[in-house]
Amino acid sequence: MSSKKVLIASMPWAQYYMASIQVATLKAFLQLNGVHAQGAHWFVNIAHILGFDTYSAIWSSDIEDGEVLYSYLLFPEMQSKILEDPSLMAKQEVSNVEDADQSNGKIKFRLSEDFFREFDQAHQRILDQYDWDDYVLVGFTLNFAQTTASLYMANEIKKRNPDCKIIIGGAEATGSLGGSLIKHFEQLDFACNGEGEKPLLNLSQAILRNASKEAIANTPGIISRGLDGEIRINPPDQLKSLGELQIPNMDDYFETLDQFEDVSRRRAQRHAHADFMRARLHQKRHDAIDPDQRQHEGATRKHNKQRGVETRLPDRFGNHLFHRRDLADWLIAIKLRHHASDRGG
Ligand code: B12
Repeated sequence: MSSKKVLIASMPWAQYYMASIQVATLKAFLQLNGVHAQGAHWFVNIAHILGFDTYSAIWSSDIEDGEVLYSYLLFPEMQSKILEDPSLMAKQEVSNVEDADQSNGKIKFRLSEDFFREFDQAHQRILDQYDWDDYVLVGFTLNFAQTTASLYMANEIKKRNPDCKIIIGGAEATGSLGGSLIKHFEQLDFACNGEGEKPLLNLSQAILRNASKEAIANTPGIISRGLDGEIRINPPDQLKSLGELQIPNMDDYFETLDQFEDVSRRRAQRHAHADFMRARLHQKRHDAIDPDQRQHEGATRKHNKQRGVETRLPDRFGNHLFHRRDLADWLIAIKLRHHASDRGG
């Protein structure tokens, strides 16, 4: 197996209490076929940095709120407009987390320059944990409201290793939508048209063996940009049977959560960081149960019965226990200890 690696990442605003099934299935399939693949649930890191309640409130209020945060980092020319946007200002005045249900789920934002500086630095610290010379390809899964976050992170990875190729895939990156994104954002090299297993495997293997640009552009299911800027969309390349799939590999999701248990043990540092971020957002502490949490759990149970997902409302001052059964019907308990130290417990 080559020492060069492929990373598949999921960015905010995916729900922090679930692993990304996209990352987990694609990673498992690449690994089965001999590619050194890793997953990155960076949305969990960011949720931890912002505070899990704040994170939930952002993604579930107006999806645009989440996109705005990354738009500020992605489009420097838009920064002053974003800071002065009257609609965002209005949300700051009329809303807060405590009465998020009455105020249509809006959260109290204070989008200051200081907040964005710290938000940016938090991402740089995540990226600092990797040796980017080892990575030949990074994939981002774009399902819902993950576009600006992924474009921003792709940009930052390119700054660290311009040779590392970037591919996007998922519901918001397939077909002509993916073509349009790679046409307008030069930090993107490829998009995936439809199911990702075979196209991502073939692309990874082609890049790892230094195949020609033309051979890479011929890869079925891959959307690419020609030298003339023309977008080429190859037809999807699907597995013949779901039986070819591995059991999804969610290890890195659980490893990310384990990091936070370590952090919660080092209470002093964690406190300092969480308080700083909270101060930047000017968000008050609150003890009310997040109404959005109930909604997600209802939606999850309703739409996802076949996967047997079960959740339990968190004890706001103690540990969270979320239970899910995976395909093999195993029961896994995840412990989130974030609230205890956030509230001085
Ligand atoms: C299950 C599901 C949910 C679950 C998610 C559970 C979970 N997190 O695992 C729940 C109920 C929570 C949910 C919530 C929502 N969902 Co939903 N959901 C789905 C559903 C039915 C299946 C998604 C899935 O798990 N597929 C299985 C995976 C393995 O397949 P996949 O995502 O297609 O990924 C494959 C390819 O796309 C590709 N791929 C994906 N990523 C990448 C990355 C790379 C690098 C590559 C190469 C390839 C690649 O390869 C993968 C494997 O073949 C889809 C509809 C559908 N049939 O796809 C809607 C869908 C994704 N949801 C949608 C929406 C709108 C929502 C909500 C906004 C609803 C709401 N109003 O609250 C929220 C958003 C939550 C959030 N913050 O992300 C839309 C998204 C529309 C869009 N982006 O344009 C979809 C497409 C439904 C629709 N047609 O409207 N959802």
